[in-house]
Amino acid sequence: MLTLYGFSASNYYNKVKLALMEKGLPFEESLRWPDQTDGEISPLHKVPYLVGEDGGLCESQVIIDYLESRYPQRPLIPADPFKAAKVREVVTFLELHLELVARQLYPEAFFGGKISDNLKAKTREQLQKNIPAAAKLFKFAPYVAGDTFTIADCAAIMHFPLVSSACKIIYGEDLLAQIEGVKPYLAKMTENPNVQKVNADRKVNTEQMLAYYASKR
Ligand SMILES: N[C@@H](CCC(=O)N[C@@H](CS)C(=O)NCC(=O)O)C(=O)O
Repeated sequence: MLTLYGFSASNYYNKVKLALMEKGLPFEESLRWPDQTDGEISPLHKVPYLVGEDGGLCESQVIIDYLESRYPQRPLIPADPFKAAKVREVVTFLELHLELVARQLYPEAFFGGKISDNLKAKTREQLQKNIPAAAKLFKFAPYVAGDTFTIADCAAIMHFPLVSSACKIIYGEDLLAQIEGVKPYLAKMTENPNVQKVNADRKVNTEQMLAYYASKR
């Protein structure tokens, strides 16, 4: 049995959870806040991490690549090497160039902290450059990387709303809205029952997460 560790408010946790669901793999969830994580499996105490019969793994993309090669049923990455690379390219843009940049806003946007005006300005500049660049790779046809649901959708569905909310809260403006396809794409993806389940669990866990982080301050 596969066990996914972490918490359902986490976009990276949900990316792997959605991939497991879309692949039809049986798995259990085990709630872990960062200070309850196993540092032998996740040395930076980040979630998610996965434990299965082969052992433990951290880093969401590594976990998904493992799941794809270990359990080839219902593939979420194309078999063709170039097409697979194009899907991974979209994931890299989503994570490295959008989500990780916007993440610098999260302490103030979501966790009651404060970030400097300088960091806000630098992050905005970076997002203004990266968003139109990433848009060149997004297809929305209807899926983010083309005509098939892939791991890029697991990432996009979970990361887009967070990037949008952080921008709205910090800048009073959703910088991601300049990509016209995002909103209809997310609306379409929400028709998927697995996405609905992940989002419902996320909402319930978000309250718990806020209480957890408040207790750490
Ligand atoms: N690159 C990591 C990012 C995971 C990550 O940032 N997880 C966040 C939750 S969304 C976390 O565990 N934060 C707690 C911490 O860093 O202490 C992955 O893809 O798994």
